[in-house]
Amino acid sequence: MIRTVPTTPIDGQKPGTSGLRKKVPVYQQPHYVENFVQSIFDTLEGFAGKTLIVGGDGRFYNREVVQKILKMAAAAGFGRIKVGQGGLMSTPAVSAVIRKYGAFGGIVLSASHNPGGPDGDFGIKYNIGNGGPAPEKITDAIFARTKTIGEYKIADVPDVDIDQLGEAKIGDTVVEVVDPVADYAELMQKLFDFDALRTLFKSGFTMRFDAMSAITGPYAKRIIEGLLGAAPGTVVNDTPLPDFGGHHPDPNPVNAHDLYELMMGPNAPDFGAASDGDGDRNLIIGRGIFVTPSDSLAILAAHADLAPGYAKGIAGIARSMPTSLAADQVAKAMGIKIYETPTGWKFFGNLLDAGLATICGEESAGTGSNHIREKDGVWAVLLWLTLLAKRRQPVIHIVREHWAKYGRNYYSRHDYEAVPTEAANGVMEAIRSQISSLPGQSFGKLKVHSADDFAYHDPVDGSDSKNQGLRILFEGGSRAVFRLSGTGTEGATLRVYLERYEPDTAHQDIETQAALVDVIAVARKISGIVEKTGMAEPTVVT
Ligand code: VG1
Ligand code: CO
Repeated sequence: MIRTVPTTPIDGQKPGTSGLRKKVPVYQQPHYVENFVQSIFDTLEGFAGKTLIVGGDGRFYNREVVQKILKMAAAAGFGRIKVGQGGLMSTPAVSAVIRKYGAFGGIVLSASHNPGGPDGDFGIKYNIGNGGPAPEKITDAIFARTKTIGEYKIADVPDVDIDQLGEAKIGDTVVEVVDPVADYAELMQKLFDFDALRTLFKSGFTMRFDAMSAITGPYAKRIIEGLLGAAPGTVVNDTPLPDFGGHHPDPNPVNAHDLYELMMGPNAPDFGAASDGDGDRNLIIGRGIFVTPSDSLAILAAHADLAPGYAKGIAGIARSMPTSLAADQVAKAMGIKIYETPTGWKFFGNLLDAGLATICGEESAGTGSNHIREKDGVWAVLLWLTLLAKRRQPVIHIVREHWAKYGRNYYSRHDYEAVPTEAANGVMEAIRSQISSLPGQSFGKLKVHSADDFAYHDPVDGSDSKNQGLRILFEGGSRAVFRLSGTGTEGATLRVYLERYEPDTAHQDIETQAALVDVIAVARKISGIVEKTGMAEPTVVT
């Protein structure tokens, strides 16, 4: 019943920042999925008879790949596979379910914030037993295996019915179709005071949650409208669609423009939020104010102890290097440690496992905590609601008060998308070649304090990750950071992260791009980005 299929290595199956992401037609090539999945299993040891969790964000090709994985995981010898009904499960829910049932690991099918559909993106990511993305040691080994693979094993059985809850068998392996929301909702009720949040909504508090036709719809609907009693219609675009209804499921003010317009207009509810394709990102927006993810991280860290799950306080905060220094101010005031890691949630896993950090975040709209090992969009919304339930003040008031206390870190990311790889490398090389001579140099009002090619030494397992982004730090707390994206599927994406620190409340109300104008000019000058890419302006500014 198990078929062994000969195959040959396929080029380019190198996992990036978060799994292997490619265009759907690439994934649809013969053996493409099978080669990668078998390479994952070949890299792992000791899973015979153990449990594997499988779920995806419902994007195009999700159902087909789920069937392949069920048959291959059974052939590989897993004892039980828990798969979300319809093949659906958000990234944070997969992490929660792995942890709750002590599973060996999980496979998440998603390209997260990248668009879906027949010409969109697809992705496969392996998560380990702590619930988090596999660390580089494992993803490197998987990639190495894709280069030597000669065969894969698959059970020769009809497709499993993944739409009905319940158990079926493939050989000796039990395939259990589970409710993708239940375990996650249970965990949220342990972390947050649902009575207090219900009281908030009962008092007339209004909200819009835009699920962008992606995976968080069922979660937000059941938790926010169902358990918390928010008015029906609070959650919009709540049905996961294979092409996300044409939405680009990256929750930033540009892509979530309907929500943004609503929140800036006269009919804005008290609070707005959105999530991405696979449910691990969050956008937080108040009436008349977009909260940058970096500020959101700092504000949530400062108030986490309002939620029962963090009542004892937090041990430390971790942020990715390009994320603004706002959280550092909070950590300093709280007398706890701040950790600066490379981009990607996998670098937080060890810090969380070791109890060094409790709250983590990234500038790309990712916030989370030690409750799981992924960032978690709905969790961030519930923590914001906790804060709003306690304070009963508008979001804008809370944010302004935070700036007054800690200073404001003006922050923006400029993305240059679909740049020819050579041009993008040229920009990085140009900066790298100057980097050691930059300290001490002045550019207009800005004087370079230090500059380096960011490298991370993991304090827990001692591993080193090099070349994680070029950063230029100016005196007074401004920064410019440059990196190449590791999640794109078309050419290269150059990310330029820009920041300025402003402690004076009299200067905390400037429009963001205007506030950053000097840093933007220096970043362009040093990188030569306009000349080298031929792009006068970035493709996306968030
Ligand atoms: C981007 C973000 C990074 C995030 C990653 C995965 O990576 O910058 O902060 O962890 O996406 O998020 P990159 O390499 O393109 O800059 V998700 O929600 O796409 O899993
Ligand atoms: Co995501």
